[in-house]
This record gives sequence, structure tokens and C-alpha cells, in this order.
Amino acid sequence: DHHHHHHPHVVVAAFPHGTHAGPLLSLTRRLAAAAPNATFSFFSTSKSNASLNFPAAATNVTPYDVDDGVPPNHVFSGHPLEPVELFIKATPHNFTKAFQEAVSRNNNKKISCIMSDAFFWFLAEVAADINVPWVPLWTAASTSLSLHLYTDLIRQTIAPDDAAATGKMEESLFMSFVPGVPSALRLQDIPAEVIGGDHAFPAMLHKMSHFIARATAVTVNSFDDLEPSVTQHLKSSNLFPTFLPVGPFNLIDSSPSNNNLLHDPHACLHWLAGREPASVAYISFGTVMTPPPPELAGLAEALEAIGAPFIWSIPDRAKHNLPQGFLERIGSTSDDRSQGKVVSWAPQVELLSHEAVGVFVSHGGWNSVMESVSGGVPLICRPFLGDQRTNARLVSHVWGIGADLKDGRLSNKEGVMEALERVLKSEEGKLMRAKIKSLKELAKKAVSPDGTSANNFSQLFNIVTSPPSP
Ligand code: U2F
Repeated sequence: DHHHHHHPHVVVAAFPHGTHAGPLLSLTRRLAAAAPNATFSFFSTSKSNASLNFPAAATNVTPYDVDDGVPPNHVFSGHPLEPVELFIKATPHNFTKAFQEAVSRNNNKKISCIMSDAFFWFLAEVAADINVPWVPLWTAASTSLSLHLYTDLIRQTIAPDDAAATGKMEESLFMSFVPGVPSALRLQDIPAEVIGGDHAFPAMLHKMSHFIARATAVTVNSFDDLEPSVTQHLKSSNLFPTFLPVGPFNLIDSSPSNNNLLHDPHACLHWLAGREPASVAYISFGTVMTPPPPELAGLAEALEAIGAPFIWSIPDRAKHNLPQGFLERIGSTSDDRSQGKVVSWAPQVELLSHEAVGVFVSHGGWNSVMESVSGGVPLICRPFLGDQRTNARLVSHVWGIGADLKDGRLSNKEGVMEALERVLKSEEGKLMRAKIKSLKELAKKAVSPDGTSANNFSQLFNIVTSPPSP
């Protein structure tokens, strides 16, 4: 019978920049393990695929490379969104071409479902053409998703031209007119792409806000109880049929991020052993951004001034921007008992669940926030782009699990010292730690049997593996 012999072929289209592809692969691996008779074809650029942790060759997840859109001999300007813009211009053709290849390499096994990064609104059309579900994953918070989905409402309400003209845009406008969104969020906390812009990236996100209605279900790496009002709204609204928070991914799968082939190349866990509980600062600004030199200097000086032990993950390309003599003074390279350790890659998930780590200085990337919640470590956020300002405000003003920075920047050494001392040494810091530990318990409950994320995952599994409608 038809049901019994259904062998799904699920194609999964990843966004190859930032930490997007890793979480989508993590979700794919979980679905594939639960559906051994299904075929999963996973699409990203060759560079992105090479950095990901695919299961062994004999399993039912196969990587396929898609064109990255970079013209031959292209010279990059260094702007973080440049490779993103080039990639977007290569879509959807780069994906549809590779989908064909996967179908023919699998004895013409028809596509039965399209999963993708939520950015790829155009796959709603591809899915409709072949009459299969489109199931997007939004790799960030439910709150930032909601802000994007209400782009038109927000643009109409703020009337940016007037606001810019009167210089009033930055002040006092709260986002509480957006359904479900916490009332502490202000205009300056929302992603710049929601406000506008005529590049390919904001245009793609705006399109997403319209095409999301065609999704069969929308998934996120969050959990119901973390963002209760937005979750409730997205579950009951008619923006799209089904909303399925299925995170935190890192509590279910210990290697969900990009570059997880590198584990602990600089022996950070060894260095951490035996340190006082909640005494160490961990620092990372994610995979896309590096703070400008004056901010690196402010943070470095603040760390030296308060003498807190620290592990700082900073890509090799940015190390030369650290202040003169800093590495020598802290004794980073040689000594097990040095004040600090500066490394090009750290086992972040493990560090954040280690009892010695007491604060995470972060850009507020969503994966980092989820990993900090899962580990119970309070944050100090210095957001740069996209959803990071939203996440930073959730951390400091909605969940109360972190300190914000005076001036919002790291260049002010005293401001950084104050934030570090608030988290590491004050009563308020203890309260933050208690609050984030209770969120951690909620996160664990969500992913345990019969928890909300576990139940949402079962629903997702049914949608992704269901036989095609006749
Ligand atoms: C984009 O975010 P990023 O890639 O800049 O940052 P995160 O979402 O925080 O993800 C960083 C991941 O890299 C891992 C870390 C996270 O899983 O554990 N990592 C590590 O293991 N070791 C290191 O030394 C350094 C990092 C974007 F910029 C954000 O705005 C979005 O919120 C995000 C998700 O869509 O993608």
C-alpha cells in the first residue's frame, strides 16, 4: 500500500553564511535518524559543507554543493554582507539546479518535502510547483521572526521618512504595537532590515514576511516557554498554519554549530579545570563580526584592570587588532595559570556549561544566546547587526539575565569594568545567574520526553516524512 512504501526524499536548503547551516544540519540529522527509510539531500556551498559535521557516508544524509555566486577573480571589500549579497543573486537557480542533480543521483526519487532556511522565500514557489510542503527554519529567536513578519506594519507605523527628518526615530518608540512582542523592545532594538534598505538582503527578508504564509510549518531554534507571548501569538495567528519551536538544538545535539570539526584545538577545557566557580569571563563575537580596534582595546584594558581570568575566542584575521603588548602581559601563550587565554576557536558549548565560567561577553548571536541559556551563564551583549540588538534587549530587559553596556560599546573601559563587576561580583549578578538557571531548567524540560520542543519535533517529523498528497 501507498503509505507503507512511501520513501520520502527531503531536500534541505541551507544559508551558507553566519551560523545558519550548522543548526539546519543538526535538525536534519535528528529527522534523518528518526526516519531511516527517508533520503535527505542537504544543499549548501562547498565551503559551508566542508565545515559541517555530516554523518558517515553510509547514512541517509548526503551533502550537495551549490554555487556561491562569487564571480571568478572577485576581490572582496571586507564588508560582512558582501558574500551574502552575491549568494542571494545566485538564488534560486543554484538550488533548483542542484535539486535536479540530487533527484537524478537517487534514481529519480521525487522530492517529497522542501526544508530550508526561512530566508529562502522563493522555495515556497518551488514547493508549490511540485505540490510538496515547504518547511522553513528561522535560525534565530521567535521574537525577531515576529518583528520581520510585521515589517509592513512597522514601516507604516514608524513612517521612517518623518522620523528621520525630525531626528526622533531613536527615541522612545516601543514596539508594543507588534502582536506578542515584549513591551521593553524599542525601535533601536529591532533589526535594521525591518526598517528598510534596498540591498538584496533586506529585500529577501521583506519577501520572506509575505511568503511565510505558504509554509506548511515554521520551525525555530527556541522553546515555547522562553518567549511565551510571541510563541502564543505565532501559534494562534493566521500568519502561517503551524509554529514549531524545537530547540535549544545544543541541548539535543552537542555539535550543532558551524566549524564543529574543530573541537578544542587550544585546550581551553584543560586551562579551565580547577578555576573558581563562576569566576571566568568567556568572550566571543561570533563568526561574522569583529569589534573595531578601540572596542577591542576597551575590553582588553577592562579585563586587565579587574584581573578576572578569561578565555577570548577571536579569529586569527583579527588578532593583530588587539592592543600592543596585551598577549604578552596576560601570558596567553605559554602558561596554564595565565590570567587569560586568547584562542582562534573555543569549545563554546562546553565552556558555557562549565561551572567556572561566570559571564559571556557576546555579540548576541542567537546560537550564542541559546547556548548561554542552556549553560546558565549571564551575558554582556555588544550587538552589531541583524537580530543581535533584539537579542541583547531580551537578555538585559526582558529576561534579566545580563548587563548592558554604558554607551552600548566596549570602547569605554570603565563601562566594561562596571558591567563585568555587576555580573561577576554583585548581588544583582547573583540574581541574573538565578534567573538564567531557571531558564536553563525550562530549556531542559522543553527537550525532555513530552516537553514542548519534543512534542513539536514529533509534529515536524510527521509533516516532513508524510506521503505526498494524491
Ligand atoms: C549569525 O551569527 P554568528 O555566527 O555570528 O553567531 P552565533 O549565532 O552566536 O553562532 C556562533 C556559533 O559558533 C560557535 C558558537 C555558536 O554555535 O558555539 N563558536 C564556537 O563553537 N567556538 C568559537 O570559538 C566561536 C563560536 C548572525 F550574525 C546572528 O545575528 C544570528 O543570530 C545567527 C543565527 O541566525 O547567525
